[in-house]
Amino acid sequence: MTAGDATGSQTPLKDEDGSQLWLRYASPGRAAKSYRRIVRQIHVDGSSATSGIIRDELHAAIASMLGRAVLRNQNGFQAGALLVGTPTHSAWVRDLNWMGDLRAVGDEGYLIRSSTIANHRVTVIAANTETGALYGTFHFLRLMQTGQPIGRLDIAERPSLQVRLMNHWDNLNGTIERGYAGRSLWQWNELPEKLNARYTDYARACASVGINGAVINNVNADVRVLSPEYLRKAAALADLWRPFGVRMYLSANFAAPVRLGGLSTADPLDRKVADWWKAKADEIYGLIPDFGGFLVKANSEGQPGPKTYGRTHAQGANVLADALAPHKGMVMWRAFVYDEDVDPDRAKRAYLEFTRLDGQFRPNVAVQVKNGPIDFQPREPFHPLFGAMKQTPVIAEIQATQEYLGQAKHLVYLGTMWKEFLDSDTCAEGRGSTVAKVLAGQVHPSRITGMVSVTNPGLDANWCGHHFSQSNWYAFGRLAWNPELSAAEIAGEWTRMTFTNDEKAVAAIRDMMMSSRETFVDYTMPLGLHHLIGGDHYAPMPWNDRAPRADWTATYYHQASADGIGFDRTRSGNGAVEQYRPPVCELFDDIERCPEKYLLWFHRCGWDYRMKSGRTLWEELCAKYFAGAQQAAEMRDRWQSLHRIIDARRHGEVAKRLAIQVADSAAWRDRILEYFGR
Ligand code: GCV
Repeated sequence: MTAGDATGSQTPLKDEDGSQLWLRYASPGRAAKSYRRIVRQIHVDGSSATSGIIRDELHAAIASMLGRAVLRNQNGFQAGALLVGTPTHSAWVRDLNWMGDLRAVGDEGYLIRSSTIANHRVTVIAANTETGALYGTFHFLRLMQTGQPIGRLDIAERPSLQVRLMNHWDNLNGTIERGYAGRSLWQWNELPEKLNARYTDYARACASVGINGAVINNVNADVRVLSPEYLRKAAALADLWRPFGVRMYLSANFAAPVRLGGLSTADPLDRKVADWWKAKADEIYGLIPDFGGFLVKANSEGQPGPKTYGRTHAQGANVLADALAPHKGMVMWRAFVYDEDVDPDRAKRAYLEFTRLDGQFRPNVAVQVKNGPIDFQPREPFHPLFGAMKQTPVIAEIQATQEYLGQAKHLVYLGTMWKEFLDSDTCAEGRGSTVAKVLAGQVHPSRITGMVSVTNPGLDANWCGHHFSQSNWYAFGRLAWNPELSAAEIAGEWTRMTFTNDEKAVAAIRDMMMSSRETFVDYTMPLGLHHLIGGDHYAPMPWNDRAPRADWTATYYHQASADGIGFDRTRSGNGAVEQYRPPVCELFDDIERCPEKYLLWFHRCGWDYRMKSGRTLWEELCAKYFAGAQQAAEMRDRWQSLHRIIDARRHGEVAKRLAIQVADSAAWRDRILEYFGR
């Protein structure tokens, strides 16, 4: 099999298994010629592990992309040198006198500039820290991988958000909750002695998109992760990841003082409990000096928490925060709580519980809030807690593992979904108070800013099960670095790095990605419908009316009957809209103005309700389901047309999954319409 690249040349395509992710460093095509002139020598100043990583990455990547090795560090520069360094480690960088600009990019940012040293044209990647230099290196390589001009660079970058973490729901027995790409990456039985090569590949992939930490265990936390035995294992990973700027975090079980420590209570106001957490924190920092902190799921879905002892979430978070504070660690306290006694509507509960605690959390606590008020549905309005907590840092939790979005079987690029969320205007302090700005502390000043992703890699060769699911890991990193990036830009760069720089193919794949989430919504849960599933959250089960809790059924949410469908969350209904600021509240409340994509989330409508298209609601639902299934089929055909441009192995593997997607989208359409039709 052959393929034309951007140069028009025909090169044989080797089968790939996807294990190299977006770091394949394939030929950039036409741009290679100018790159060979611009990059002729690599000069990385510094002797740390991180500078070694930078050096190795640059040499391997550039040799792979340009088909020839470049010169190593030499005394002095020649034209075409690429200098990487920090003012601390590089006299060359110091002599450039960029201190003011460097200060502006902070600890993790960087400058990439075309410059002149000793009368030679050079390219400089300068940063205040070596981690910043590593991020700058990956940025520079991304420019090359995607065929961008690199001759006149003047780039200054700093991350918008401080905390950019992978959240793994990995269990200590090697399974992954909502994992669709094989077993856990972490080989607990082999750690700490044996270190799998994938641990480093993982950290490298994270660093390449600016991800700076990982919570490695499930929020449904096994207490044993805090035992000395498991802490030593976690410490071995932390040591490996440190040079990549990836910090270790752990999910903590709130009952650990009882279940691990043998105390009779985990009451956060009990002295002995506070002492236990302090001692545990000291022990952890003895092993992992830069430990990031704890993530806690408390009083949610059976997990223990402070409410068990009549205490609040703030009191619970604070006892852990006090233990971590001397070491500069933090607590991420999840707002994914939905106790039935708080309100009959699950969507309202977290807001009610947390807004009343605003101001009561210690400075090193952030409340971690899912993007929407229910649970990672294909479409939800933004969670009303964004913009509502003026004195408490709120960080966002999004989900790259496609629990409710076709898992690793359907091609669904989530960049568009996350952008819809990040661009949502909370109007918390007037118009323009987007979620992205709330997260970045630009609406209410915030001590901690961040975004985390429940994430998708496992032991599968291609890491994420579906080759395209890699794009969600990638997009998360890019958006956590800069929530203002566009979904299309991210899809385009990922496609170029992962598959090809062939312009037509890039356009086709980017289009598929850009429409894929809306397609999925159309054939599963359009017009604001949500939770029409049961069991493992994959297949349609709108009839699901039996579960241990009412709010785990489908009928609780769609409320379909002979006279209509939808959940009345308006002011005249259960008032959930009032958790949003005006004018968002009025917008959602007014059936005429409520965006139709949220219609049945906020409104209950008769089947013959007239939609903006002129169709009745029932006709519109039918149209959506048919269009969604049709678009899935078109996506399959489009992919088919790329078979000469993508290597046979990856092309075939994606094609197989698209065939499943086409069949399953038709099943969604037929089952849902048959059920509601009745
Ligand atoms: C880790 C959903 C998922 C659960 C998950 C929970 C959470 O309910 O289905 O598997 O548990 O969210 O976010 O805590």
